[in-house]
Amino acid sequence: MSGDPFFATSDPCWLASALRHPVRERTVDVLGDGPLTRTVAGELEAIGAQRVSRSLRPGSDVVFGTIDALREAGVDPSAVAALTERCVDITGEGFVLHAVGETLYVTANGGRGLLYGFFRLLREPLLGDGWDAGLEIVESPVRPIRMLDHWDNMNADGPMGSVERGYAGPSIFFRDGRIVADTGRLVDYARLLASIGINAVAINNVNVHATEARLLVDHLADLTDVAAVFRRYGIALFVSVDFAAPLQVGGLATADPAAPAVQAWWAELTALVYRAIPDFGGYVVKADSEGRPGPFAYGRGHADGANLLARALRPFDGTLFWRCFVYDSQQDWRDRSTDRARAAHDHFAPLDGTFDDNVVLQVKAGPMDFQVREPVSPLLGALEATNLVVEMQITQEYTGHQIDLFYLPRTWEEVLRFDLDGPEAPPGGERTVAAVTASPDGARRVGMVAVSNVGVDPSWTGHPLAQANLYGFGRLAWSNEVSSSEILDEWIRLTFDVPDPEARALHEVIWQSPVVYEEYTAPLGVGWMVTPHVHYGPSVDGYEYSRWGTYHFADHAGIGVDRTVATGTGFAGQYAPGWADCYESPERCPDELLLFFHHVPYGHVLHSGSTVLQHIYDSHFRGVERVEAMVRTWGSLRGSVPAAVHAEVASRLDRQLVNARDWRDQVCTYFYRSSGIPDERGRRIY
Ligand code: GCW
Repeated sequence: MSGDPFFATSDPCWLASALRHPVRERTVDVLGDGPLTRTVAGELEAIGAQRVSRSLRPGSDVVFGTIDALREAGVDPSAVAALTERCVDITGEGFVLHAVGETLYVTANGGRGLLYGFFRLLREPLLGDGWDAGLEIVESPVRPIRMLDHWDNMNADGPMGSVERGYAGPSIFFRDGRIVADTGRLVDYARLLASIGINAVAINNVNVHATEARLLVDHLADLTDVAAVFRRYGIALFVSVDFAAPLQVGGLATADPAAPAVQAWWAELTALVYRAIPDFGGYVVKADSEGRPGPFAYGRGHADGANLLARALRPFDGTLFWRCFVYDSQQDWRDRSTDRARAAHDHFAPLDGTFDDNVVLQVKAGPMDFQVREPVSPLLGALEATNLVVEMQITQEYTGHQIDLFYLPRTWEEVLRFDLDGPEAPPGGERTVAAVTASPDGARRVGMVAVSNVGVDPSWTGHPLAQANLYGFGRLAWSNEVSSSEILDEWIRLTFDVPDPEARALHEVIWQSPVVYEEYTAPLGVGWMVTPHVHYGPSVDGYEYSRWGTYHFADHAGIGVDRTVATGTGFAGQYAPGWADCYESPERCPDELLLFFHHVPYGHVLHSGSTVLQHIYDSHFRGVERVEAMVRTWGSLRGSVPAAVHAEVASRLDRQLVNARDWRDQVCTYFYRSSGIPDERGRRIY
C-alpha cells in the first residue's frame, strides 16, 4: 500500500518538536499500568526516548504516573505529599508538572490527565537548559467538552469516503463502503488530537445519508475498532444519527418521539452499542434542519426529539448533542418578514430548561452560518438552564477552502471574549462566551465543538499552514488563559524549528490573514456574495434570489439588511439590552457589522470616516495589496521552512492572489455599476 495516503503515516504537524525534545535524552520512569499510562510509555518510545523504565529507579530525571501509581510504586513520601496537595486543585483531566529536587514529576488524578501532562511536557521548551527546579505547571481544562465533528461520508458506491465541505482530500475513516480502523493514520490522528486536549470525535456527517444511517447496525464491529484506537488517547467516539432511523433502519411505521415503540427501538439499539463500546460518547443530531428529518413531522418539538435520544443514552451516561442550526431553508427571497438570523433563538430560547441533563445544545458561533464576519449568536446568551457548546468551523467553507490562508483562532477568540450582557459589562465578567461554555470543575456538560478540517492529504489539512487552525482550536477549547496570538507563536515554534526573525515573519503572514481575507470578500458583515454551493470565489448576487435566506439587498442607492427592532426584522432585539441598543443604532453599531444590522445609503459615513462605498473600494484594493505582500514575505522564507511546505504554500498563495483579484474586481465593479459613484482615488474599476 506504499504511496497510498489513506494508509500512510503522515506529517507529525506540531509534534515535529517532540522528535527533538530533550526528554528523549533523560532517564524516565513511567509508573503504573493503566491503559493511558501504557500509552504514555509507548509515546515516549515512539519519540525516541532511550532510557525509559517501567519501574522506579533512584535518581531518575522524570517520573510519570497517576498520583495513586506514584504512591504505590514507593515514590518518596514527601514528594508524594507535595504532589497530592497540587492534585487537589485539578479535575480528572488535569495534570501537575512539579520538580522535587532533581526529579521532575508529571502526575494526575487519572490516566487522561497523565496523557495530557505528557503532551504538555513536550511543549515545554525550557528543559533543554537543564531542569528548572521551580518548574511548576498545574492545569485543568476549562471546558469538559472539547470535540471535533467530522462531516465525513461513507460513500458506499465509491472507493473513498467524501467529506462535505472538506478541502484536504477524502475521509480518513471511510473506504470501500466501510470504516477502516487499522491505519497508521488513525493512530496518528488520535495522537495529534490528544496532544491538544481533544477528548471527543464524531466521525460521520451530521447530514446522515442512507448508508451512514445504518452505521450502528451494520458496522458496529468496525466502530468498536475505531473506539479502541481512540480510547488509548482518551477520546470518546460519537456517531451522528438520523432522527428517522426507526423508520429507515428499524422498519417501524413512525419515528415519533412519543411512540413507545420508537423509544424502545432507540433504547435497544443504544444498549447494543454500549455492550460493544462501554465508553461510547453518544449521538450528534441535525434534525428539522436543511431537509433532515426531525420531530416536527409528528407535531413534536426539539426538546421531545432530543430527550428521546438522551433517555436512550442516560443509563450509560452518554451525551446527546442536538444542533441548533435550524431555520427555514425554503425561504422565498421576496419574503422580507422572515430572517434566518433570528431562527435559532426563536426556536430554542423558549425551550431553555426543558432538556434532559445529558442533552447538549450545539450552537453555531454566529446566527447565520460560519461567515467571515457575523455577530455572536444571541442564543448563546439565552440558554441559562441548558447545557451548551459553541460550534466553530475549522474547515474553511466560507473562509478560503484551505487555498486562501485564514488563521481562524483569531476570530474564535473574538467570539469567546464577547460579553453576552453587553458592551459596557465589566471585563472579566461571568457572561462572556468563554465563561458560559466553561465548567472548570468539569461538572457541567459544556464546551466547544468544531467541524474538522482534515482529510487524507499528506499534510492533513491541504494547506500546511491550516494545521494551525486545528492546533488553535484544541488550545482555545482547553484554556481561557491563552491568546490566539500566543497560540500562533507556540504553533510556529513547535512546527518549524526556525530562528526568531523567521518565526516573526511567519507570525505576521498568518496573523493578519483573517483581516486580509475579510478585506477582499463580502464587506462590513453583510456575508455571502460567494459562488453558490461551492462557497469559494465571488458571485455578488449568487445567493440574492435563492431560498437560503442570505441576502444583501444592494440596489443603486444602498446595501445591507435592516435587522433593527424599529424598522427591520427585530433580530437586534434578541440581545441583552446593551447590545440590542448598540446594534439598533447605525451610529453606534460597529463598522464591521454595519451591513449585518442596517440597510444604509452608499454615502453613509462610517466611524472610520470613510463612506460605505469608499470603504468597499479601499478595503478591496488594500486586501489584494496585502496578499501581494504575503506572497513576497513567504518568498523570503524559502530555505527556512521545509522545501515541500514552502512550495505547497507558495502555490496556494498564488491561487489566493488570483482569488483576491477576482473578488476585488467583481465587488468593486458591481458597486460602481449599481451606484454610479466612482472611486475617489481613481483606481481601475471595470
Ligand atoms: O454551512 C452549512 C453547510 C452545509 C452543512 C450545514 C450544517 C453539514 O453549507 O454543508 O451541512 O452548514 O452545519 O449543518
